[in-house]
Formats: sequence, C-alpha cells, structure tokens
Amino acid sequence: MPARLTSFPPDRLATAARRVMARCDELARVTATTGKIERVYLSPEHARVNRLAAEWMREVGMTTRQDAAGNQLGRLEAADAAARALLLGSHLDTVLDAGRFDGIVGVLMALEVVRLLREPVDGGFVSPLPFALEVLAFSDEEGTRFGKALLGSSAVAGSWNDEWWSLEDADGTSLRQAFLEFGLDPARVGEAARRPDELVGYLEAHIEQGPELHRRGESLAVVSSIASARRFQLQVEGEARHAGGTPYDMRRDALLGASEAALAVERICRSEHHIIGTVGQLEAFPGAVNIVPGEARFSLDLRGEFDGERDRVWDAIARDLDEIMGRRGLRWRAREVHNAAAVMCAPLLQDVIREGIVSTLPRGADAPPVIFSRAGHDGMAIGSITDVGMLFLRNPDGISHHPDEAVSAPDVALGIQAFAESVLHLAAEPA
Ligand code: HGY
Ligand code: MN
Ligand code: MN
Repeated sequence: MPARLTSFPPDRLATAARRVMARCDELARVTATTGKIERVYLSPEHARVNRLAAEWMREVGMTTRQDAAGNQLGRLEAADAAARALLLGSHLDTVLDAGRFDGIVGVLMALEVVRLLREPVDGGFVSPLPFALEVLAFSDEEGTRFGKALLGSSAVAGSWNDEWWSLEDADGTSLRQAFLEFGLDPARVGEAARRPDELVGYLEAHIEQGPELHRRGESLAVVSSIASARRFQLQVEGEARHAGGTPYDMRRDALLGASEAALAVERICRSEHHIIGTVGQLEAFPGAVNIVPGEARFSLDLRGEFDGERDRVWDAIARDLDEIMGRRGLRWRAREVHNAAAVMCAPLLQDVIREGIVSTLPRGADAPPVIFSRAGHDGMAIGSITDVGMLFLRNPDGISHHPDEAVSAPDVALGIQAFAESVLHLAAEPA
C-alpha cells in the first residue's frame, strides 16, 4: 500500500475489497444461463439480485426500497432529515455472457463507502455528512433485453418515454408486459423520478472497460466525460432466390449489402479520432443455407466524445449505405433505438474524485489520469437532474463485456479509499 494513507486503516480497506470481490462472485452466480453471466431487466435474476442488494444495504444500516422502475435503492439519512442526498451507485444488469464487474463492482464499492463513513446513533447508523447517502443499483443500464439502454436511470431522471412501452424482447414480450409480470405498474413509473433540488450529485465507480489505465500502470482515473451514443436497428431488403439457380447478375443479396455496410462503418470510423462504430448483431433471412438472403438486419452502436462529431459521422455512414444499397439494387432503412448525449462530468466532482485518488498516492506522485469514457454509463441519464462524477478502476487488458473482464482486489481497495475520500472532500465543500 502507498505510504500516504489518510483516515482509513489499510486492513479495513483490504477487508472491504475482499468482501466486494466475493460478492461479485456471488452475484455472478445469479444468472439466466448456467456457466455464463446473463441478467437482464425485469427477469427473475433481476428480482434475485435486488433482494441480495437490499440485504447488503440493510446490513450497512440503510433503509431500502425498490422504486417504480425496478431500481433497488438504499438510503442512510443525515442528522437533518430534510438534507439533500448524494447518490452513489451503478447497475446490476449485464450484457449477454458478461463479465462479473461491469456495473456490479460500483454498486458494491458504494456500499463499502457507506460502511466506512456511517456513524452509530440510537442503535442504528446515520450519515455524519451534511447530506444523506443513497446507493442506487440501477436495473437496466445495458439495454440488453429491449435494446434501449439506461431504462432504470432514465426513470430516476424523470425522462421515461411512453413510446418505450411497445419495445419488445427477443421473445416478443413488450416492455409493458414485462413490467406487469415483474410486479410493477406501468402507470406509476413516473414515481421513480427524483427532483434535482433533493440531490447533491451522483458519483459512480466503474471499471474503465478500456486499456488506458493498464497501459499507464495506474490503478485509478478521474472521468472527464461520458461518450455520447446512438444505437440503430437497420434493415436491408433484397430478394430471396434459389442459391443454385440464381446467377450473380440476377441477385439482390441483402446479407452482402449489410456486410459491405459493416465494413463501411469500420472504414469511416477508423478515419475519425474519437468516433467508434460497432455492428454487434447481423442476421440473414430467411436464413436457409440454400436461399440467397432476401433480407438482413443489423445493429449499429455509434459513440463519440462530442455529439456533433458523432452525428456528422452517422450522416457519412448513411451516405455510404445509400451508395452500397443503390449499387446492389437493395433498399435499407434505420430505426434509432437509443440516443444519449455526451455528459461532461461536473468540474467540482472531478476535483473531489481527483482529491480522493491523490489520497491513495505517495506524496509527490504525478496527478491522477483523466480519461473520457468510451463506455456508456447511467450518469448519461442522471446528468439531466444532477451533477455527475465518475471514478475509473483499471481493468487489466481493458477487456470487458466478456467473461475475462477483471479487476484486482488491491485496486478495489484503493478505489474504495479514493471513493470515500471523494465523498469527504465533497462534504467539506461550502454548501
Ligand atoms: O455499452 C456500454 O458502453 C455500457 O457498458 N453499457
Ligand atoms: Mn456494460
Ligand atoms: Mn457498465
């Protein structure tokens, strides 16, 4: 451990980190698919992890509730019951065949911060700070089941869109139906919304999901901003024909059009510094080995540091698709299923996160790294109602959205200290 530790004994931090790692393993076992980690919105697995999270929230002295959008919340009151709340947290849902730390480690680290900062009172615990502490375990950051990301945090931000009710999952279950089956009332989703005047801000610890900290040999970073993201479902229409009897000059092969489109996305985005485009899904229809695909569907996930750059690249991609599909006698259309503007992390919250990281470094060490997040986070939604700050933890090799996603216990211990110190620095700020 570095020489300069402030108010938290190293053994408490190490114990907290071990607890976080063990609970990441425990939550990884709550999955829809044995041998993989898969936990999607409004599923039985979602309900089970909410119960586990609520138990751990109560264990540190918080009162708990599940909100009207299925987010699990814990709250530790301040001495002044009318005090505003500092929100800490991340998400407990996952992508398909996920790693065990994306989102999860942030929720568990937030609980360890509460455990470090709470003070006993009348047989319970209280936040000794000028604000209440809340831990939010968001229910759907990834958008895995319905394609639209940030559903849980959008409800908290009061930006739920009633058009989303008709979104369907792979089985054709609508979001509305899934709400009802989970025991939630679609008509009351608005009750999850929080008022800006009751909040101090939102702080999230998260693995970097990229290689920069690994390459720098650093444990922690301040996040400057969260990438803007647009997601599309695209459809290409050609003509299904016999795979043997149809000569090439008569074909309108939708899969080849979509394949050229995917390569065009890579070519165009590679020429742009801060734009990243990914085709993660691609499907041919009717999908028989002896039929030329008459239809193809594919996804596009497009991100950028700034909204304008991202939108300009989308226009360039659309022009390329017009040329490709025109040349191949195909038609194409795109449906936008997600659009989140870039969120700048508040300067004050960047400062307190920086102070928190400095508390873990030896005296005289260089200033902590500052990184722009290419991954999306719940702060993109929460940023519309309160200030957002993020702390990144190194994840070796940067691999994420993959079972090999990793984080080290020593880095988690440093992250818990930095996170707790950040909260203390914020509490010391003038109201
Ligand atoms: O897709 C993302 O960037 C995030 O991990 N949901
Ligand atoms: Mn993710
Ligand atoms: Mn995440």
